[in-house]
Amino acid sequence: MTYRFKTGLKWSSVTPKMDYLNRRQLLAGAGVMAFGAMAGPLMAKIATKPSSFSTDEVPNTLEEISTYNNFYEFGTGKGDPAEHAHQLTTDPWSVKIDGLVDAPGTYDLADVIKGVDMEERIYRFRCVEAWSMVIPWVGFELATLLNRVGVQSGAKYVALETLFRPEEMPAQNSRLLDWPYVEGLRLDEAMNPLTILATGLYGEELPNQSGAPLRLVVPWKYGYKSIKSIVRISLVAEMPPTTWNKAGPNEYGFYSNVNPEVSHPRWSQSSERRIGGGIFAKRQPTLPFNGYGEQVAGLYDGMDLTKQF
Ligand SMILES: Nc1nc2c(c(=O)[nH]1)N[C@H]1C(S)=C(S)[C@@H](COP(=O)(O)O)O[C@H]1N2
Ligand SMILES: [Mo]
Repeated sequence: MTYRFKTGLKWSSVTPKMDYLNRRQLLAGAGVMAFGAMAGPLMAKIATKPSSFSTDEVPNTLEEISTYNNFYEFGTGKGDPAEHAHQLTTDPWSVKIDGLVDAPGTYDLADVIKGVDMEERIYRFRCVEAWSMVIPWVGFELATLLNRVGVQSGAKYVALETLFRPEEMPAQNSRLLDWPYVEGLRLDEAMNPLTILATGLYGEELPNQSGAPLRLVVPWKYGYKSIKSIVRISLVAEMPPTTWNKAGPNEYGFYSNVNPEVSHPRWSQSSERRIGGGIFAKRQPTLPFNGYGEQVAGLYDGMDLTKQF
């Protein structure tokens, strides 16, 4: 059973003043008590400000968001991350920032987020597998961090890397993917205000399966761009390799913008299934740039997005 707000009630307008403890009781009362045991009633609430970038669409429940995941380090099944990611040690955590930056270094996560204003960003999320969710992230703009460390003029791309720790990430002992998982953005994409680093969701720290303690969220691109459990951010001059492009270059391009007009070679991208809608829910049409075209379409002026997919 899942809990949903009444249609018309805007989460973005109630969340900032809402007591998360009360919300948890609401959730519990709606029959998703089991979730409480998973996320833990003692997890720290993170102070956030609402964001004008948030969608008014009804967010998926925390239960949906934290039990239907792609995190191949823990297996390929949607339930594998929820089952296995508790093995991951997320504290201490450091992030290496290197390449074409003024202040390279290995930073403790606490220093990465020190003094940063956390926002609640309720974003639509569209997986390349043609399902979608709406997720109330807690995070801050990647640009904030990049500006802090000082991006040098030769930098054209940002490369990001996930932790490699096979003792805690069992599938890294296999050749399922070329580990560690890596992703990248063009610098202007990385600096776009929609691009965030998330440290939480639903006002609390990220569940491990969602990419704790720090993951990228790029809402106008297919989900695989949103790399989890980041340990390295490099400013580079050349387009960096990306895990899914290496795994299937004709299926996954560097840009990976949500585009209903460019089919994946094995399935259409024209519609999507919203997780939690139930088996009788209608598929909904997928929007160009996942509905964020107004903010980001200009980044791709002059490009043929059927070729540079
Ligand atoms: N390190 C890492 N990051 C990853 C993945 C992964 O397997 N490993 N999967 C990607 C894919 S395909 C998707 S759809 C999203 C899923 O994020 P979610 O589980 O928080 O919904 O994470 C992306 N980031
Ligand atoms: Mo995905």
